[in-house]
Amino acid sequence: MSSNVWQNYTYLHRGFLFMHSPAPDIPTLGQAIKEPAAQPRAATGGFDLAALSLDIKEWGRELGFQQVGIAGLDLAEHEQHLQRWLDAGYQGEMDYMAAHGRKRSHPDELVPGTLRVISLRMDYLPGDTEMSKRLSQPETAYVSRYALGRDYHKLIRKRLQQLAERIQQAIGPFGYRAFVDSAPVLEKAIAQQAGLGWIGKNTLVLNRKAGSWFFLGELFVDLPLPVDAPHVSEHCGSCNACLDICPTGAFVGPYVLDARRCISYLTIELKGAIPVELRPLIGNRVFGCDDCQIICPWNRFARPTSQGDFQPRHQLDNSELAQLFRWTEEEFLSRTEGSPLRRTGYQNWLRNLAVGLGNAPSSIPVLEALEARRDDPSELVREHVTWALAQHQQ
Ligand code: B12
Ligand code: SF4
Repeated sequence: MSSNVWQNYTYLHRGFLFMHSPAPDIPTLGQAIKEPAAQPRAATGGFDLAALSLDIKEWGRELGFQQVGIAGLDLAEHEQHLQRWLDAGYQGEMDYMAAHGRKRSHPDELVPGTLRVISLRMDYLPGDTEMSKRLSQPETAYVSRYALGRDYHKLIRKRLQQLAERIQQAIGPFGYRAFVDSAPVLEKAIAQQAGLGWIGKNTLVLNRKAGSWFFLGELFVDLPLPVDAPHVSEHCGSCNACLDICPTGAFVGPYVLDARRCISYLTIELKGAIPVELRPLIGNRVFGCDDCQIICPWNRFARPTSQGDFQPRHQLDNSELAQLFRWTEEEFLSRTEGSPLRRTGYQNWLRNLAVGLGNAPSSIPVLEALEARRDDPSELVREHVTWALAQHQQ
């Protein structure tokens, strides 16, 4: 970095509000606010924010992110879509989607002093995991590709923290918070504003060179960096493949998903019984669902990740439903350590597998696995096992 830029960076950080964040996802706002935010110094000129933003993008790539963009804070249009979605009740039991008032669509209300959001993409698709083949093998479990390896939350948050430290080395203390997935943040809208891609009809962020097999993470900063051009063009055209392929008919229309019908919601977020009418439609998908991504033509351009942490563990990309159903709770806990599968918990894992086994063709291993759990201590599991056995008697 040139000494000129260094001086400019040094000049920049003085006078800014500091909110050094060890970063749990929901910020403790009381801790975050130490003093009112300073006026953006960009207005006064005199330092090279453009150079800093180029450096940030470079550092992001060095830390394993495939794309980095910088967004402003105007999410007004998305706020309206979000409100309509909530009013329709499409969030189901995900009460956290409605819980934070305006904060989700106003980053500076979530973290006062925020001026820009750095949005980053990290690709997660492991090499050839034969997705379509597994989906067509009804006795095999299909675990969605994002969940085959280690949990991404920790990994991405750590990298975001490293990015913040790198910025800090260059400019001195500044205010930031790192988020990935679980905070009240409109991550897809921010990514679109930062130029990472457009929100497709399947409601995921799509990129012409990378498809949609990626996670998003953000760094909220109090730096008046120049913003990138939003990705205003959208390239779904007349294609409706994602809407048509959805096994449960979860799309109300393009861009609008009734989460209550989405298999991802049913197998990961929903705590109780899976609605009986949806069970036969779930097939062998036991944790999440990828159908609306597999079918998307833009995903032909997705590149496999080189990230070791996202490679399949415990053969989760190729295991029989009956075999997974035999895992004891101890086995579940040890084999899902550091994995997104932990999120669903042992009982819901068995619930999901019971549905898969109910949808599998009748065979001795399938029936024996179900019979072995007919008297499972969990009422939830017993009810799903009874349903599954009844499927085989029909
Ligand atoms: C809640 C949630 C879910 C819910 C609801 C999904 C949803 N579409 O909202 C469930 C559990 C179903 C889910 C499933 C999945 N999720 Co999810 N999920 C989230 C979460 C926490 C919030 C999403 C959100 O804000 N929903 C609110 C609604 C209103 O948003 P929306 O439906 O997308 O609507 C937007 C647009 O479509 C548009 N819009 C709405 N209506 C209309 C109408 C018109 C006419 C137009 C033009 C636009 C428009 O504006 C809205 C606001 O931006 C985010 C993380 C985060 N904090 O952002 C991850 C996230 C979206 N999920 C992610 C992933 C990977 C998945 C799964 C692929 C996991 C899996 N394999 O099972 C599936 C994909 C299902 C799908 N097609 O969306 C990634 C997506 C990455 C990407 N490339 O986009 C995220 C960003 C997590 C992350 N940090 O990486 N998820
Ligand atoms: S993830 Fe599966 S169930 Fe959910 S909307 Fe996409 S295709 Fe439908």
